[in-house]
Amino acid sequence: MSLREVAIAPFEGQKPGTSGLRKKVTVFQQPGYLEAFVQAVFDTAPELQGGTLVLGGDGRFFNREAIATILRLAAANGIDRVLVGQRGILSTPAASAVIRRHRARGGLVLSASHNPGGPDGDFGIKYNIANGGPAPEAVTEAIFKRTQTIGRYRILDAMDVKGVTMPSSVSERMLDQWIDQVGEYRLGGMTVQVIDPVEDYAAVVGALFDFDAIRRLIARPGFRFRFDAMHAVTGPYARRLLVDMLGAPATSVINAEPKEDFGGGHPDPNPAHAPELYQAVVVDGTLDFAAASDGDGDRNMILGKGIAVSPSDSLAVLAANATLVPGYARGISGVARSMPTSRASDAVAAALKVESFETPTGWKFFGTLLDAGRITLCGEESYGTSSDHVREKDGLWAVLFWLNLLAAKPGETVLSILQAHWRRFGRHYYSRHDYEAVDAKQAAAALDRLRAALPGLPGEKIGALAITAADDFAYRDPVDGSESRGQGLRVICGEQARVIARLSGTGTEGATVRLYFELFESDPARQNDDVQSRLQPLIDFAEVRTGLREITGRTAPDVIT
Ligand code: G16
Repeated sequence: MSLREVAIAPFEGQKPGTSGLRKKVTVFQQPGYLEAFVQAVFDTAPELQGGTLVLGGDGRFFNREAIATILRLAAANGIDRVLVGQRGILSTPAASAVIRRHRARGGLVLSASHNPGGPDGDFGIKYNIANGGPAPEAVTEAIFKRTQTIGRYRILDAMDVKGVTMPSSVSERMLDQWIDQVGEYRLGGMTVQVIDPVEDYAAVVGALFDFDAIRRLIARPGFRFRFDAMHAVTGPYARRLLVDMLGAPATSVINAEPKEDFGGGHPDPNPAHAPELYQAVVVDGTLDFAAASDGDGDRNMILGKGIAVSPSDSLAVLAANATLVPGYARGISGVARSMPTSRASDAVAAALKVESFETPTGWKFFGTLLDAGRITLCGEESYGTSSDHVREKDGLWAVLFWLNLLAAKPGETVLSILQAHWRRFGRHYYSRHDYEAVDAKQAAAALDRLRAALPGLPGEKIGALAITAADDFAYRDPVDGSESRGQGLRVICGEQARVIARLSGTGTEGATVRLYFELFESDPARQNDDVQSRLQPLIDFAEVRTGLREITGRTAPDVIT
C-alpha cells in the first residue's frame, strides 16, 4: 500500500447546485475532477476523519468507477469505516436512513437524480451530513470555496485489501467488483463494509405503516396497481417492500432492474416522462393505483383512475390524513413546502392548527426544521414528499403512505379522496411549465425583465385577480437564522393566485426556466375543470411579463407538469 499526494490545479465550476454537483459524465471523467471535488469535501469536513462515511449511488453510468476512486480517497484521508451499498447501490432516502441508523458522520450520494444517465448523460455527487440530510448552504459554499484553491488530493495508490475470503492485494478493477458481495474488508487502514442496500431502509419505513392493512388492500380482488421503477434505483427497494413484504404480484413492479442508462429513458416520474403509465391509469382507467419513482428514488408520482395527483396536493392530503397512519397517529407538528409548491398544505396546517413554513427550493432547507421538531411532513412541487423518518425526500414512502390511506378508507379511490379534500380545503389548481436548455443569457434576460417590473406590479390586475405583492423571495431560516436571497420571483394575488419564475439549479445544459402557476378555487362546482384552461390568464401574464417567447424564440414550454 502506498499513499500518494497528487498535485492538481483547481477545476472551474465545482459549485453544488440545488442538489449537489451535477455535470455531464464527460466532465466527471476528466482526470482528477472527481478526486478534486471529493478531496474538497474531506478537507471541509474534518469530522469524517476517524468516523464512518456512507457511500452509494443510483447505479447510473460511472457509479462503480466513482465508488472505487472514492474508497481509495477515503482510505487516504483517515476515514475509519465506509458503509457501501452492495453493487454500489443506495437510493437517496436509503442513504439517509443508513447514515442515521449507523450514526455515520456523513455520506456521499452519487446521483444526478432524474437527469438522464449513460456515457452522454449526467452524473452527480452530493454530500450529506450526520443528520442524514443534504449539506446546508453554508457547507456547500465552503466546499465550493475549497475547490477553488485546492492544490492536491490524497489517494491510496496500490490496492491492499484484506478480508477473510479476499486475496491480499487487488487491482482497482477488482475493487470495483468486490462491492458486489456483502461483507467486510480492509483497504489500507480503513474498513469497507458492503451492506445490503435495502435492509436499513425497509426497517425504517416498515415501522411507520400498517402493513397488514396494506397487505389486505393489495390482496383485495379487483384492486389493480403498478409501480414503475423506471429502470432506476428503486427497483430492488420496491421488490422487497411491495412484493416480498406486502405480497404484491411480482408483475406489479415494472422496470425493476437498475440500468446504467435507465434503459435509455428519462427517470423523472411525471406525466411527461412516464406517458404509458399515465395513459393506462389516468386516461384508460385500467388500474386503480399506480406510482413511479425517479433515478435515485427520492421522487414520487401518484396516479389514480382518472387523476394524476399534483405533488402539492399530495403533500396536503398526506398532512390532512396523517393520523390514519400508525407512524403519525399522534398527529404532526407542522408542515413545510418549498416556495413554488402550492399553498394547499398551508390550508391544512391552518385547519390542524400546526405551524407551516415556506422554504426556498431544495430539500436542504427542510433539515433544520425537521431536526428541531418544528415539522413532521414536508414536500415540493417537483414530486418530492417525505417526513422526519429520514432527511431526504422519499419516493416509496409516499407510495406506501397513499396505499395506507386507501387501506384505511374502504370504498374510497384516489380521485374521491382528492375531491373530498378539495371540498373541505378548497382546490389549488397548479401547473409548472419548463423551458429547457435555454441560452443562459436569454434565460437571465427574461427573469431580469420580470424582476425589473416587480415594484410596479402591486395594484395591477391579471384578469379579475388583483396583484397584492411581488418580490424576489428571500428566506431566513427560523431555526439557525441563516439567510438565502434571490430564490425566485413571486407575483402574488392575495390568497387567490400566484405566478412564480425561477431558474432551475439542477440542469446541466444551458438554463432551464421554470414558471409555476397556482389558482385557488373554493367553489366545489368549479373544482373539476381543466387545469391548464383555468390557469391560462396566469400563463399569459408570465409569458408577456418575462418576454420569454420573444427573447428565446420558443413558442411553447418543453415540459408541462
Ligand atoms: C432537487 C432538489 C429538490 C428540488 C429539485 C428541483 O431534486 O432536491 O429540492 O425541488 O431538485 O430543483 P430545480 O427546480 O432547481 O431544478 P432532485 O430529485 O433532482 O434531487
